[in-house]
Amino acid sequence: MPVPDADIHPEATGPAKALVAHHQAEQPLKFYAGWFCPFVQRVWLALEEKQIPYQYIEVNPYHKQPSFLALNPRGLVPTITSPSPDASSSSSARPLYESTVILEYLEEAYPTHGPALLPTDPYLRARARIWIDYVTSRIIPAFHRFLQHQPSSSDSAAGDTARGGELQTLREEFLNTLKEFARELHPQGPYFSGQDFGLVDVVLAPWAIRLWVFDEFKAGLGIPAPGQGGADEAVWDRWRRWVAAVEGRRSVRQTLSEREYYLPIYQRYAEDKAQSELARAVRKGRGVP
Ligand SMILES: N[C@@H](CCC(=O)N[C@@H](CS)C(=O)NCC(=O)O)C(=O)O
Repeated sequence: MPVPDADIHPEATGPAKALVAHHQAEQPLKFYAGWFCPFVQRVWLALEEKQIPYQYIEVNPYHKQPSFLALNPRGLVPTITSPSPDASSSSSARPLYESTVILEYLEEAYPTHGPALLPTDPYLRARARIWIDYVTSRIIPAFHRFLQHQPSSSDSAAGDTARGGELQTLREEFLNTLKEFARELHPQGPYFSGQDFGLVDVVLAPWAIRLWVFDEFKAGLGIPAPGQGGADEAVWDRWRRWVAAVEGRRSVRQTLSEREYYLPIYQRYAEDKAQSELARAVRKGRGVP
């Protein structure tokens, strides 16, 4: 039986629609994507930043088609197939999945497609990987715990579901993960490592540009307005500058659809009705699947 999430808009809209249209021609690298998916957007950003030729193929991962499950047994987007180096090989389409694995693969498999999104210095590469892991293992689960929270009777008793009780605790926990990240940003920036956009920026950007969901569904995100951050003003100022740089990045804007089409998807998360693997994992207190 199809899950309710299967009812998503079938294609990209807005700027992303134009980008999809430009990437319909047959290419050795095939990108199985869902326009709405932040994990997909990670890979899409890297493909665009590095100008790697790709063929965009829209997949609804909530309809698990056998042909797609043959490429990715979990049936998740993003998935790519890359050409075999042996052109005579019968199994020429080699599948890969998991956004961060694909990102590392693109760095290694397309070394002449600049810019490099990981530093060359081994220490700085390792440090970038620590913060890539932090985004996936800390920030995204905290984002979803906050988004999927449902008011309990104790929240209602507090008479303040927006600023009291569990919701406020989850808001603060999420904000603390952002502050911890912001403290690691290059002092001038604007990006994580300085002037150059890199993989740490790539892995968080899709969630950074979806923070409006908390204004829409959870009575606000709660990042202090400029000048209002008190003892944390410097760190919030640095966070705001990072977000502004990411929001203005061409690849980020080009891979975005119109907000109205994201709304029903995030509404299901906000009402904790989403049936995606991620939604269910968060409900069970686990991390990103
Ligand atoms: N860990 C995966 C997560 C990918 C993922 O959860 N993709 C979602 C769409 S945003 C999906 O395909 N969901 C289908 C499902 O949950 O059944 C990655 O980093 O690529």
